[in-house]
Amino acid sequence: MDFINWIHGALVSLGFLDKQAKLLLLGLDNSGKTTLLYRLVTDRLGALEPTQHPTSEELSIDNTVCTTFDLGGHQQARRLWRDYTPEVSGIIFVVDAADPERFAEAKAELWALLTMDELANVTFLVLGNKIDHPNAVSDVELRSQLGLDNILRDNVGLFMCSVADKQGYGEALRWLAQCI
Ligand SMILES: Nc1nc2c(ncn2[C@@H]2O[C@H](COP(=O)(O)OP(=O)(O)O)[C@@H](O)[C@H]2O)c(=O)[nH]1
Ligand SMILES: [Mg+2]
Repeated sequence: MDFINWIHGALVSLGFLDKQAKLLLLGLDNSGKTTLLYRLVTDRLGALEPTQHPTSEELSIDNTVCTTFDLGGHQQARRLWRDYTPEVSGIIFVVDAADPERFAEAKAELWALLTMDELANVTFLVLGNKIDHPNAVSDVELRSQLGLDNILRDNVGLFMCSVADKQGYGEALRWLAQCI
């Protein structure tokens, strides 16, 4: 299914385009956020290229603004996204499922967000990206590594995908739209 037509349709049907919907694409550097953002551009004819900043990019589709931030060691970026949290509709947290050496770092960043009171009611879509890669771990393994095994919140979902191969994220985004 065409990603952006799908999310656009979902947002329309949910009445989101009357408002200002804001989706944050967060995660460590190299997890696949920019690739996902460019996928939104190339899947939709005529969309503008994302605005680029050193650790952040922004793309507007109608009234929906998608903003990426690289987390991890960037206090600057952290301050930036904190400014966004009051209006956030959903957070897409991208993890490189093929880079086990950085699972602990990704877990720390994810849980820093999950434990913020301001974000308690925000839906988190955790995307285990790069399942096309031979080193990619299973969803069971990634869930365990990220400490999501026994999470009691139903507004946190983990889905595996390959942005490069255009697989997995359609279902994931459908879930996100149902939640927000
Ligand atoms: N194998 C594989 N590589 C990917 C996938 N998505 C992104 N990448 C690669 O991962 C690297 C980092 O991606 P990028 O989007 O720049 O990550 P960002 O730092 O989170 O914005 C790039 O070399 C991408 O081509 C994927 O689904 N599979
Ligand atoms: Mg990037």
